Amino acid sequence: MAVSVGTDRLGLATLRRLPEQCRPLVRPGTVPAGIVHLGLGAFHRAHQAVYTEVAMGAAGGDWGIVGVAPRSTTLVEALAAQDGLFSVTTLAADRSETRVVGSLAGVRHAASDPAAVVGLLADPAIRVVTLTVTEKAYQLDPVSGVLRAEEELTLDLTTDRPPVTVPGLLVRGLLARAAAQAGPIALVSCDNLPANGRRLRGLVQQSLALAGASDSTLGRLAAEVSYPGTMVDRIVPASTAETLATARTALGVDDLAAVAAEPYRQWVVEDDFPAGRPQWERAGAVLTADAGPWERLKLRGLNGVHSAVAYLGAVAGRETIADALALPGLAGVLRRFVADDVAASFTPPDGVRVTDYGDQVLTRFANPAIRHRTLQVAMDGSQKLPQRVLHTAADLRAQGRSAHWTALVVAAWLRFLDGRADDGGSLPLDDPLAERIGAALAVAPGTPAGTVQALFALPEVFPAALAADEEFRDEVAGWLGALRTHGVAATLAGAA
Ligand code: CS2
Repeated sequence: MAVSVGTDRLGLATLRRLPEQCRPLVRPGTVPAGIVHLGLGAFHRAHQAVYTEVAMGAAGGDWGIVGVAPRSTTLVEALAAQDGLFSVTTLAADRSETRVVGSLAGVRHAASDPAAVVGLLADPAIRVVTLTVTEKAYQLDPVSGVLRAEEELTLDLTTDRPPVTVPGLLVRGLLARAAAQAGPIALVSCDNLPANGRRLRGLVQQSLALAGASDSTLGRLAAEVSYPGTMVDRIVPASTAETLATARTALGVDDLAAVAAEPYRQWVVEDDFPAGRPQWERAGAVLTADAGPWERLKLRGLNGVHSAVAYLGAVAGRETIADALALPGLAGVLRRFVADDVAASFTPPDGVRVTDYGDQVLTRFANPAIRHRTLQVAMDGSQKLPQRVLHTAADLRAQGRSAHWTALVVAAWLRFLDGRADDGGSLPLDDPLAERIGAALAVAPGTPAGTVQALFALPEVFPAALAADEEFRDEVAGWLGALRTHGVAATLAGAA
């Protein structure tokens, strides 16, 4: 991104010059670290970093965050040059607000200094680790949760070379922590995985087994490490030159780590923190015994709908989610998807009506100030579809119900995999299973049924019962045929 940097940069030295309402809620640089966060992307900065800052502003606590970027140096350098400070611009349809967040107590670059990260994880002052590393970084089979230990991870776990993968860093850190007897810790997945707490526990346990950890180490870690499940929610598109320009206008100084996000935010966290936690409830988080129903609500009722808009929108040539949602007939189809399929597929949290939730989601997606690209949401479909869409279909079919609208969403993904939009424009595939998908499609007959057969045969994406369900396959093939023959616009018009 081309950025012109002025002479003044956000940092401790320029804080006093910021407009009053833009200043952080805590005194930056003074809060001791209590949290390590893996994955310094835009989502973390606009979500957990904000909750933690608001919580410390209201209730104090030694919960400064050391942010670890696994690979990207750009962001680490930008944040280091700014004393860990960055701004969040909240974008409503008709107004925006920018505030600097002061909860980062430091930044590290894992790829160039893995030992520092392992050392931090073994530090008794660190009592919570949070992660936003995206679905694929867990290297778990999306359907079964079985570890797909690829070569780099295997090397991280079976040799003493500096670790390069996220699970490698985490597990090597835990082994060092056990050896140092540094005490209990909570590992908190904030990624959109199904049962993310249990998935992270499974990842750690399978990795420890591969690393050949001793029984006493395994016993200590089993007793001292908790894995609270969470539901995280805030729409935070990748930052652009426009995001930085907006921050500059509001702050009067340059912020090269600025993010922009929608006003809405939600965090539901299982309250299982053996060495304490920030008072996130003071920032609006819901602490609960079981985040499962919230997680299903969000994965199916928001992320599943998001993926539907992304694939149909991208194929129809729409650049952003808000533009895609304006396609005639789409909002109506999505309401049917939520009411007939998503709502019937699981039991929501007490007091929540899934259709009301779905309406609120559509309003959020329509926010024109959030320029969230369809191609960004379309990324990594093989890792996202199971928990967002396929579980909905599997649960409905297990009850003997139809999954008509869910079949359309699956068909939209398959149509996206054709690689060409309705206007002939190219649709690049950004997915860790791109090669497997390409190989499966290359030998399949080009008919809708052939495509369905080839993709449903990928066991890491499609649960076995759904893959064998002929009625569902026929429905997907029917929608795929319509999308290929008539295009998205006509298919939606015919569906309404
Ligand atoms: C989106 C999510 O990119 C995607 O796949 O569906 O990042 C979504 O914006 C967040 O989960 C909202 O909380």
